[in-house]
Amino acid sequence: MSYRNLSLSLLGGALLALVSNGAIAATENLAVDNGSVATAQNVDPFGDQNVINVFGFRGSVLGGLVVDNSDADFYSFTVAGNTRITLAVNTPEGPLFNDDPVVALYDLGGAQLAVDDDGGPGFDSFLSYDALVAGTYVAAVSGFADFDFTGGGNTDFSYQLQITAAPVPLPAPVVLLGSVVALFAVRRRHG
Ligand SMILES: [Ca+2]
Ligand SMILES: [Ca+2]
Ligand SMILES: [Ca+2]
Repeated sequence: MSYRNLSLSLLGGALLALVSNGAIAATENLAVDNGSVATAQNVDPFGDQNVINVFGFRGSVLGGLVVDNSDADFYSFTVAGNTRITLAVNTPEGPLFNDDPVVALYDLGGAQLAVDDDGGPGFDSFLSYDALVAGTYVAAVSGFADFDFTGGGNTDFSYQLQITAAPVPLPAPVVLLGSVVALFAVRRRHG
């Protein structure tokens, strides 16, 4: 793993930054330990598309000068209340190269709110979580089978973590109630 993976990751980052105008692109800071909720790398703010693309990796590069093997990577970001957060981890090389990420969402107190292994294409990860309370949340990326995100797992890879924030859709009964109220208002105006 290494030179090739890192350059793939950086190239991917550059390409994505070009095509997704308005989305924020961030890169894992490998000089700082981001291995826990408390030491998460902050990647705020969201761009005008409410998307943050983070490029990171697990592995060794530059002859072992940079080592982030079997480590969990934590990234913090802030959302408004009633926000649907999605976390997607994409690996450029995929299952053929044993790229098998896992992803989780934590609150600042360290509680795991959601976790996923293979919800995306191949062995890639995807999860969705409705954050009712405004505040700072933390996304974590690790390798299968590090489901408590303390490090370990048997797979290293470069990855793109895409964090999105969108309003939680209204449940059907509320939408229906809204239509009834609107209809009533129209009828009153005409009556
Ligand atoms: Ca890392
Ligand atoms: Ca790390
Ligand atoms: Ca997986």
